[in-house]
Amino acid sequence: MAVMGAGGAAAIATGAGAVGAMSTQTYLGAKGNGGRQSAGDVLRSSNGVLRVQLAANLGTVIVNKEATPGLTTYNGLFPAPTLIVKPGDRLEIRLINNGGTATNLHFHGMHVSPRGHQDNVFIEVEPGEVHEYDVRIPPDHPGGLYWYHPHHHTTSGPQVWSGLSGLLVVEGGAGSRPEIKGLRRRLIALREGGIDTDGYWADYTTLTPDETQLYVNGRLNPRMNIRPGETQFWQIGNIGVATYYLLQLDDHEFTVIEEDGSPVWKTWQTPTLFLSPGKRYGVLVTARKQRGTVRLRQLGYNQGKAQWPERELMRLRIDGKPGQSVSVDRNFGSPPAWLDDPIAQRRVLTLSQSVVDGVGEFYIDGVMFDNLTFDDVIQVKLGTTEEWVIRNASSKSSGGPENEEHPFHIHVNDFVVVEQGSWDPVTNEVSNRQFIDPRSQADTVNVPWNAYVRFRTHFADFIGRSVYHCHLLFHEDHGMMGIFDIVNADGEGAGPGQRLPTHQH
Ligand SMILES: [Cu+2]
Repeated sequence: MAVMGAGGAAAIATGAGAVGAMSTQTYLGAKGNGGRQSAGDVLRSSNGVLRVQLAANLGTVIVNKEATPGLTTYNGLFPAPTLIVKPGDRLEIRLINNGGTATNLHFHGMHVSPRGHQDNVFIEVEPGEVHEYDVRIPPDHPGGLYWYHPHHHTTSGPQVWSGLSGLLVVEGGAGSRPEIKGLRRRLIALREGGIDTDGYWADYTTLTPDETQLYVNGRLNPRMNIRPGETQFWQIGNIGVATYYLLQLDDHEFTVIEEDGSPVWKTWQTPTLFLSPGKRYGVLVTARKQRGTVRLRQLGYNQGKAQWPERELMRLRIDGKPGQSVSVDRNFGSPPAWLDDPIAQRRVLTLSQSVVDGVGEFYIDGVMFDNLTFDDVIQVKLGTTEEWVIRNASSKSSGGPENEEHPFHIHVNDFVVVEQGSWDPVTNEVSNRQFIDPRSQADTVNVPWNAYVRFRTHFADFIGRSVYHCHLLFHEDHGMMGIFDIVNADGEGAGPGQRLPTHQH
């Protein structure tokens, strides 16, 4: 297989911060915009394939212009290179594990097969091994912002923290609509980290929220530009391990046109954007007419256990000749047809946690996932629509050690949230029921403590075994994950056997 070899990797490494292989759409990058404003390097598919080599290496990398030791990154880049593909493409990734713990790859939010050499989280690439991924992106795959990161049980958190996460864009979607296609675009990767007192990348879970730094495309408080009155299309992803963001751009609004990689069917305007770990939004931002500088802020967020403080994330300079303003209709598309399907099955999953012998344990339905015993597998049928209630019993009032919110995420297929409300884990009483008029689909939804969300989901196209879990990676690594099998009428798709051989290199 012709992969991008050492030469390609070297070219990637030396091109840090530059934008390569630009083609049909204009992403704002290094050139002419006053600095590195893209999410690092961009690797774009051509002729139906994106072939890349990602080598996970421990070493010294440039973080916010400073050479920083102690990170593990793909190809020496922080953040990881942005991958841009089209519907119908093949994504061929040669993953080399030069790190110290087993790893693999997950393509967060992608509607691709969970089996074989694709979005298969049961692959284990041990230190010194290589795995060749070959992901077939369906021709009708939604266009939008996704991301990729390791998903090896027990090591996802430390590996992502250490530098292993990057953006993945599928072209098309909201960004390809006539009124939006010509706008300048920005990819904004949010992720946390920090430097310890010796100048090394801090160890995982050693920094408090106050000590944690919030990086925008690998930079602290970068500058970006916009013209007076100009509308830009921003795709923002939270590709970190734990930080909750409540974003606000001074004196401006966001118009949401994309959520979790899919165009919304009803747009909305909001002064703030809420992104739990794993969450993405695509928004239109129109600069006010006056020149000047405005700030993108993290307003801060109380997750229960973690209190994320207010921070300035980025400065946006409004300057230059007046730009083109664009507005979009509220009606932007159609909801998925399956939303009105009969419900084939209803399920309730309960998230909870405790402390046993001083160690935090995290559960779904009282079971702590261990990747060894698969006796609580949910089986769903291909082509059916189900309704799931996810409820959060991680609260002191129900006997837990903490109040904690949990961002619930499921692989392979999106869902549509139709209801949310309060739930008392002790009395099982439901209150404050809010029926939602849905306007978008999602792959990640935050569930506050003593509360629930209800969503509908449809199991289309792919059979196989995959997972649902909390996207606070510490919780996932310590048990808040479960397995489901998507099976067809012949029962295919069930069971183990997705662990594939890897080889030394
Ligand atoms: Cu959690």
